[in-house]
Amino acid sequence: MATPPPRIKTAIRANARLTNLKTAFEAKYGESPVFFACAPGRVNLIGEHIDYCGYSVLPMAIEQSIVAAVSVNSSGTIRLANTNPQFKDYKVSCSEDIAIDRDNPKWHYYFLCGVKGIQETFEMDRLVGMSCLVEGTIPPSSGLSSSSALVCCSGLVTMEANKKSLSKVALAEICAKCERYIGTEGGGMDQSISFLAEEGTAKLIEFQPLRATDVKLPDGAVFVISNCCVEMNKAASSHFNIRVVECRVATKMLAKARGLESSMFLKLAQVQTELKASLEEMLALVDEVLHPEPYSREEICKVLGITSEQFSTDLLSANTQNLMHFKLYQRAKHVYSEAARVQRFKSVCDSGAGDSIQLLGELMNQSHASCRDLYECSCPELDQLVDICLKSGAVGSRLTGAGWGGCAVSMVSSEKVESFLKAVRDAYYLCDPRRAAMEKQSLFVSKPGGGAALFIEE
Ligand code: ADP
Ligand code: NG1
Repeated sequence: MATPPPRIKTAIRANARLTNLKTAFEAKYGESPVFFACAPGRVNLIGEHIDYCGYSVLPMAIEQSIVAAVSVNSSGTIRLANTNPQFKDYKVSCSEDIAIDRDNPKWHYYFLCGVKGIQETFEMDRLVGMSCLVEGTIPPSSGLSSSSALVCCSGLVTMEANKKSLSKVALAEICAKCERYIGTEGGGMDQSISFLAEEGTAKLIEFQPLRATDVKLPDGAVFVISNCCVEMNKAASSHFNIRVVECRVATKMLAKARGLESSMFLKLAQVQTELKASLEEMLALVDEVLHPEPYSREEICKVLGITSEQFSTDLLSANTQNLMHFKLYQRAKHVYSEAARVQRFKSVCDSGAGDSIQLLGELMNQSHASCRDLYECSCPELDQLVDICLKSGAVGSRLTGAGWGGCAVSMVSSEKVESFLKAVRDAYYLCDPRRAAMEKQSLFVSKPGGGAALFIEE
């Protein structure tokens, strides 16, 4: 795990994507790139919205990725450009402090998160100048981690350009931390799988300490990703951070109820560890301590014995300051039950039992129901798509990633894939011209891909 990301010496001309990017780079900057960096997106198979609560998740990297072509120079400037004209050019002086405007999360700020993370890690006064051309194939704001792939790619670019070296684990931790500069308080799943993925295997990602363990998916089933074609930008909305805050508050309420010093606990997993309880016991504790009606600020402050000002500064994020009601019971129920489903999913995969596919499918379906009903992070289009996937022959189907739009992941037995794809195409995509136009990049089979890497001309 102390290994750095691979530096692959390759003939760029033998790789169509890199060759095209090289040509575009030369046209843009009038010089050749000296290296390329690539970071993949991911699909989370199970374990949604629990990484920031301290619980393990089970994603795999996908083939779609962010790639950057880079030259290093003494211009004293970092220049950024994108092959997609929707993402405008940007430049920043290496002597300036890197400022990230979380009220206006433009693409270059995600890139600058990665730059800033590396700069801070090595306490570098001045970064080297570089020109970068970025190209991405991950559908943005669709739960496949396009934002983290961009941050991981830029972290890798900045490390290499400044002649530094870091392990994959260190890079994953740095990128998880620095992506929070954009404003979303994510848990680290996306950056971890982007660096730690290995072709052919899904991974159980555990936190503190960060570890990735191979999970052998059952033979005879494939995972299909389908995008409901509703985008949800997490940094430009408060949905995501509201859930993080609700979990944080639930943590404190549970800790307090069990006589623990609530100010010491921020994550639901920490309460479980401290109480040495099972997940079933934690679910019973939620039933005993929390009520299903939403909590007001006043009630929370009273129970925790804190002032409204302390509540705002210690528990709320910048974009949740106006939040008045908190569904603590439902969120904690989801988190503890989803954490248990991840454990079961992993044991079923490890067991290799004959009915594995059926069991995994059931866990995926339960996960979707919990995301939809308890965590309220789905949306009508995504629910409709999951429904269609199940009716089209999937054994299990669920939203993947943050939700409120974006993708579903379905498990389908290998012999049914073609009929499944056709049925979903007909029922969800072809009936709507906008969706039909997006169908090719929205509905595809995904195999576990490899992690982030550097490519250098051999
Ligand atoms: P996701 O669920 O894919 O991580 P987010 O809403 O968190 O989506 O982040 C999406 C943002 O990431 C986009 O609005 C854009 O700023 C940035 N992004 C994604 N893909 C690219 C790309 N190919 N080039 C530049 N920026 C990108
Ligand atoms: P996406 O779907 O990439 O926005 C987000 C978080 C993850 C995790 C999932 C939900 C970030 C960068 N990513 O992923 O850490 O919490 O939602 O499981 O915030």
